[in-house]
Amino acid sequence: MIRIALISFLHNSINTRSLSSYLKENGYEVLCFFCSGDFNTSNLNELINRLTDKKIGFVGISLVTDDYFRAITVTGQIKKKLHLPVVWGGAHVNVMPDECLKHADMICMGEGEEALLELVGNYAAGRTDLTTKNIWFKTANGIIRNELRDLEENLDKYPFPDFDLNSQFVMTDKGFTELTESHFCGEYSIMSSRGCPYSCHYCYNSYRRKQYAGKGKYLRKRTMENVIAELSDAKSKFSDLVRINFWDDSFVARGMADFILFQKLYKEKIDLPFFALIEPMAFDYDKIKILRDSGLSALQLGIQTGSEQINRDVYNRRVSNQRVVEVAGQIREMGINVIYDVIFNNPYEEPIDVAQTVNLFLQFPRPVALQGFNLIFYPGTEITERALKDGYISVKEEAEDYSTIEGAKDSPTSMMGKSLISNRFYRIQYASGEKEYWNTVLSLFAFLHVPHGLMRFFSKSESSLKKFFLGVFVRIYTLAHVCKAAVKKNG
Ligand code: B12
Ligand code: SF4
Repeated sequence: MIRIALISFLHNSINTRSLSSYLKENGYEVLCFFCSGDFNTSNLNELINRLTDKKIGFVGISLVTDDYFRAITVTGQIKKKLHLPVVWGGAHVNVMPDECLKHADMICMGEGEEALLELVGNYAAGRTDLTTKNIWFKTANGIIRNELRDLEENLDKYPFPDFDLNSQFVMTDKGFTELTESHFCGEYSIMSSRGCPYSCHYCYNSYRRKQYAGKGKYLRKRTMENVIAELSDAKSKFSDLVRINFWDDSFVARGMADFILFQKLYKEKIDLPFFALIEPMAFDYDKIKILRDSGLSALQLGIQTGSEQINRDVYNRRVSNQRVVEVAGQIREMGINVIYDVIFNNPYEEPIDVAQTVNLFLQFPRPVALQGFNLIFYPGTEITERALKDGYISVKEEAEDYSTIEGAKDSPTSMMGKSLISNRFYRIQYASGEKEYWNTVLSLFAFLHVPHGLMRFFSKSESSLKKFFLGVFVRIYTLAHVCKAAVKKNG
């Protein structure tokens, strides 16, 4: 029987574990290698030695766009030293299939359970079926692109993700080691659904929804009984669980009856604090209250911008600021910890739009915790297509350049100079310098100790004097942080 290695760049990867379980359920032996961190000669050699020792006959690699470089590195070594067939899957292969096939022998488009099982079955039997649905093959005569199968509606039919740690390894600073419970820090990640009811233009869902048009229901939900059974299983396996993370794109996209059942079962069988991602468009007080009473202790709320026009016309998110403020108030009233996501450096935003975001944040009940991300142009998304047409970005002649944008001029001070605007595949042809003042004021919400009076003062208007004071404040604050960290480090 062929032995399979699945490689992922995330040690708690749900997709790799799900595929592993499915193959195991169908009689295959699977080993998982979780390679978070950077590769070097030593850990790459070790991985190759382990794949050799374990007599691996087939390799699957899961990647998102940010993993592309690492996937190329590891695939190159596997092909050179072991000559094994390698199939790639995950978000990135769907948006850049042809580029991915320069490195992998095959890629899996869309969902992978049935396709991988069929592929592996054929390999094990010494056959190659170039018509396997979802799989694209690189052949001497070019690429064979097979059609997508329909989406599986009954997610309950899949086994729970594989947590047999004896067959799983993780890459650390000291090389590979067997995965242990301690690597999860008491957290368990789960998804109770696949798909999203929305289609925000910066998000992969804006691509995938179109990719799967006509192939069945896009948003599919597991039954609550099935979700609780997985969590009960996890609880019995891991003695130190302290928190459950629901990574559903939109956890509240279910009817009330499901939440009532969830509360009963979760309280009875799991009873641990949990985290979820919630969108303001989907926020429903009654549902969230049930979730709070069940254990919802922390949530991440995507705000993205305080400009209703940008939200509607650029991000395809239909929610008013009035509603967002109401939602923030209700979350505070329920005593749930919340972190608000905001997108920085969107070329479609003017300084006035960022000023509106500052003003929106000033209306939130305190404490306010902001998490800022630079807009990343992920291939395939609506916003990327639009920015290409509008000339804000252009495709690089050399697609495999992984450099990030030079200089700090496009980075909001929020990221303390660490922010990187992804320009792996695109040349960025816009600057954000004119938004620096407002970006900086907005970013102050990321620091819980900064009094809101200060943001209120800076929010009134932009002037050279205020810009100067803001710069001085940020420098002093940053220096204080650095000193505090140094003192802490040196005991
Ligand atoms: C959960 C999640 C996370 C969690 C992961 C937690 C965990 N325990 O897994 C956290 C928060 C850590 C995370 C981090 C990041 N994420 Co994330 N994440 C997701 C999310 C919501 C679900 C992924 C998932 O497990 N889905 C369930 C599985 C079953 O579905 P799947 O991943 O699509 O896998 C199926 C197929 O793709 C295929 N498949 C997948 N891998 C393979 C491999 C082989 C060999 C085969 C044959 C098939 C195959 O089969 C699978 C089963 O059907 C997705 C959005 C989404 N709904 O998919 C974003 C998503 C994958 N993340 C994304 C991003 C950008 C990131 C970050 C880069 C964010 C950041 N800036 O830091 C990091 C990168 C981390 C990394 N290296 O992977 C983007 C990727 C876009 C892109 N073009 O690459 C997505 C699509 C979000 C989005 N809506 O745009 N993420
Ligand atoms: S709600 Fe979230 S997951 Fe859904 S499309 Fe919008 S950004 Fe993507």
